[in-house]
Amino acid sequence: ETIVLASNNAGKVREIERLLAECHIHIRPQGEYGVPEAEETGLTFVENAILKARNAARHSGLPAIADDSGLEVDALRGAPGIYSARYAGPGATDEANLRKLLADLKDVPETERTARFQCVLVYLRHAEDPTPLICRGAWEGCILFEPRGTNGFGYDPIFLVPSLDLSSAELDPDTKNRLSHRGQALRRLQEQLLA
Ligand code: ITT
Repeated sequence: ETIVLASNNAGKVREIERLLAECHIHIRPQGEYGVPEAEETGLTFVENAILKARNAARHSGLPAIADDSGLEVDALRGAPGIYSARYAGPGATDEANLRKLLADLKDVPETERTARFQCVLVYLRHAEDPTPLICRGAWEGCILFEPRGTNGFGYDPIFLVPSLDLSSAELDPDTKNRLSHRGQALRRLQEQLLA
């Protein structure tokens, strides 16, 4: 059975397709069904993921998975958090968001640059599903002073994975999926979907 993926973010779509293909779960991006963009009016990752999944399920008539994710920086008391995609303003590019974050942290020393990526995945069997599956993952790291690497998307070039001394954009896709917030959440979702 096909599941619609409620995301317009090409980087996310690539990572999610790669992991779910391994266990033969078939997903199609919502663009293929003409799903209009949902308004992310929630105040938490869970709320926004449910809004996006419900919108996709409603417009496609299919079960839906949504990913709401973001970067929490301790020195900024958790910002940009749920606002990660629009940190530098509405419709901002990944590059603009990353540059704003580096500017905000320019006087913050290395030891105080701790951060984590958060991911919440929601699966709805249909638009009115009263008991969504909700799975999370978190990935601890530090914010670099300069971008490194060209893989991945979003804030990956400035997210240092301390155990490897590599930025997330220096990891190959399989290594990122093995460690990342999204990989963790996806493995938890797989277990529940296949249970
Ligand atoms: P959709 O809602 O269409 O899925 P979006 O980009 O608006 O796309 P979010 O609202 O969940 O998605 O915003 C998440 C932002 O957090 C995303 O734009 C990235 O900048 C950042 N982010 C999340 N996961 C990331 C990852 O694995 N690597 C780098 N940045 C990530």
